Amino acid sequence: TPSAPPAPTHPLALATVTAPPTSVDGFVREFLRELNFGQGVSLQASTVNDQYLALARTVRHYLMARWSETLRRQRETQSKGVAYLSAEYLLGRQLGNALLATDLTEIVADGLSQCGIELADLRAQEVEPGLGNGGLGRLAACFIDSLATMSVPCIGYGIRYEYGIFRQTFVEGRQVEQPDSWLALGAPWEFPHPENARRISFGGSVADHTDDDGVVRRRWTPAWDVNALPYNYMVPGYRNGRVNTLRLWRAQATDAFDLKIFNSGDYEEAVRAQTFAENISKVLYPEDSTPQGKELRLQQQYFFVAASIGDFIDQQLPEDFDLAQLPERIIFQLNDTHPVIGVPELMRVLVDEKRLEWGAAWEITKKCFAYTCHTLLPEALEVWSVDLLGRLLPRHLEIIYRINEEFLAEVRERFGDDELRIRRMSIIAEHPERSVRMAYLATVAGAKVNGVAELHSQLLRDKVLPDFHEFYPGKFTNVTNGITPRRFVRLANPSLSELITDTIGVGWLTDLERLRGLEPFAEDEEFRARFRAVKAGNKRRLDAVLRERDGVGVHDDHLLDVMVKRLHEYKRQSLKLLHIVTTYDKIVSGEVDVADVTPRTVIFGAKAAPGYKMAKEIIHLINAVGETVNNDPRVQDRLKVIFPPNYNVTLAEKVIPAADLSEQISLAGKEASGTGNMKFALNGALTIGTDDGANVEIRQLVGDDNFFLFGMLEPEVEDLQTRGYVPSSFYEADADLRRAIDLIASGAFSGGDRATFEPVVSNLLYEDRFMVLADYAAYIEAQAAVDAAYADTERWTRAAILNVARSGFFSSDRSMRDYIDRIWATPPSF
Ligand code: NTF
Repeated sequence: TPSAPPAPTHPLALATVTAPPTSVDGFVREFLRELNFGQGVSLQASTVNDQYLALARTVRHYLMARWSETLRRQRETQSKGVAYLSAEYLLGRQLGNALLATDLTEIVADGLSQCGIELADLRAQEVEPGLGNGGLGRLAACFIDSLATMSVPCIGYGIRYEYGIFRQTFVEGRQVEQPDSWLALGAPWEFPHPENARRISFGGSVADHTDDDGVVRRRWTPAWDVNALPYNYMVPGYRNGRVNTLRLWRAQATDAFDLKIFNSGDYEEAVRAQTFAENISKVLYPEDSTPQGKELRLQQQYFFVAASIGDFIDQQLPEDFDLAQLPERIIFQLNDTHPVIGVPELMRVLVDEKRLEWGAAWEITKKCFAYTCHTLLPEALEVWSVDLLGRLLPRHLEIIYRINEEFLAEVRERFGDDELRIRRMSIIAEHPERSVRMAYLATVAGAKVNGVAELHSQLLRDKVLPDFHEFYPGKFTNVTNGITPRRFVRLANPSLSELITDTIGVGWLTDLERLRGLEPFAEDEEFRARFRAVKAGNKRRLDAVLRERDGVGVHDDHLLDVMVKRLHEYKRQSLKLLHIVTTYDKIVSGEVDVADVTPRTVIFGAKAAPGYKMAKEIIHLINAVGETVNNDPRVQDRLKVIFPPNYNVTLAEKVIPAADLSEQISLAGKEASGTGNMKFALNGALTIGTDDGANVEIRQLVGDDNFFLFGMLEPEVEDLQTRGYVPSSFYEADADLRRAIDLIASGAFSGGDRATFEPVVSNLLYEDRFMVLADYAAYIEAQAAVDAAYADTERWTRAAILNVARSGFFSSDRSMRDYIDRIWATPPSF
């Protein structure tokens, strides 16, 4: 074989990439160069978008040296890393985080102001990549931030959706979805690498084939394929010189595909085929926690997982790598069931392509995957019909059947011919149609299975996968979720961050347990005053943001009561709504003197899946109640309901630091963890919440006195379910509840029209799957306790400070340490 040509060289070329000088002048020079030669405009003629794009690329230059050094060392050391497989990454804006990581904020602000530009205006220009629905996608973003900050090798793999989560607007109070064209004004953070495209195949058939080594193997002859183009994004660690990689795949039609059709002269058909292929990465499915089982979604899942596994094996490993060592080099973490098709894919690669024996391949595969479950709702556990899976991925279906056969043989060996058990545990379900249970496949293949909060992990073992827990007791573990304090404290709440650093010094941002040092200051009157000033400042900041954005403001002397999360019946936005209606009803009926009502502003933020009718009705009702309450002079502005449309990470960063009260009111046993709950506590809001998800751990840590607990416990929910839940009996027994529901039913919020909200009312009265009415009385009582506590300003501030001081556990750095210790065994690298 001819030897490779020598690498290009030149006396002026430096051996490694170097960063521009870290000085105001150095920055300005680099920025102007990007403006002139990257954007092709003079400073004088540049638009805000030109300036933003040039700034983003300039900041990239400062990260580039760290990135190439990280990649070089990883190639050299080949140390074990994580491949995080996730269909969603809800990243939020990149600029602020990149500036924070490189410690360039001041230099950049100075340099820009010398050019007559405000950094804040350029920040505001960035459109956040909304490549996720809610908690699951945001968790992935927090985790990759923490891994980079902790110097752990990680590649995040996912999909570069052309359209992320829809932009929500309201028309007459109803949700209307608009496409999120986040790429329209330019994508300065991404690095396309078309030369590393991979071909991903679908469909066709499988048959026996005698290979050149004389061995008969199964051979898949696919019917069609697409190209997967990688786009790389930097994931900078916080001031540690490390930059990990996020690699998102975009679908593109393959040439061969086009050519064949072009040769036949059918131009229109060729273009249609191209559109068909590129649909795969066109749009994020907007369902949160409720998969729809659509064919295109399975295509998306296989597309990104096959591209990622192939990329890892072919591009990240040395050429002579012994695949038996794969588990020493990588762990593929499955973010819920969305990437689970990766299990049969790795088997296919090892057996069909790399020609390993089935048994050897299975030994490797079992050690290379771990599975995180993020839900308890049975309807959220993904299942694919055998018919669909077999049509789209015939070889993978065969592999799944064989995995199942061998697994069930092991079960039989342990438990005998317990047919009921076999049927319960089979990866293949027979009813209502024959289908593949992806959570079971992940559990059988995964080295570890974890839930996302203590309660969730326990319910996962006891209720969702009890047979599997009995069969593999050591496999199950918990890792409680966390959030990155870089984005959600330091960037979102600069004034609190400054107060913290003033009080306990630096270091807490990467060692969040140090916040404990704030505890004694809860007793310090002067500190409490400063803490309150921070909160008040954040309320004014939010007021300005909302006035500019939506033309509504928040009073800074109101208790700011916030419920922001996806709209889902199990999260119970309607319970919050019933509290508002009850307060309103008591004011207008004269039962309470309006002067005695604690002034409150309630903020909702929530997107409903476009096809989720009841969720959309609830959105309409929230807006209608807000309209009525806000404009009723009898309320005298003491109760306000605002619902800014299009809640996203950018808005969260403004809302959460301003909040006094955090609403975490899901029916016990339904919210796997929640992560918003953690963000609020860390920013000094008190929680009103049920004994659910990570609320349980928040309450244990912050203390009962600093948390408003209410509602049934999970076993009580189960019990009521078994006894037979009759929501109308709660309606009949509780006069306040009756009045609130009757008021809605009467048309008071719909111009007298009783039909408008009839579906919501009858759903509550006759179905109420998530027992809103059963928890109503307890919730109203807990809200009264909130009012009483808020009246004592010093007591409230003390409790808020203790929430901050005791929430260090919820750093995603701690979550990552737990994953490393319990699941990954990937020590920090360099
Ligand atoms: C969500 N799950 C859960 O509903 C949240 O409680 C949890 O905080 C996040 O995951 C992150 O773990 C899902 O979105 C899904 F898809 F799994 F249902």
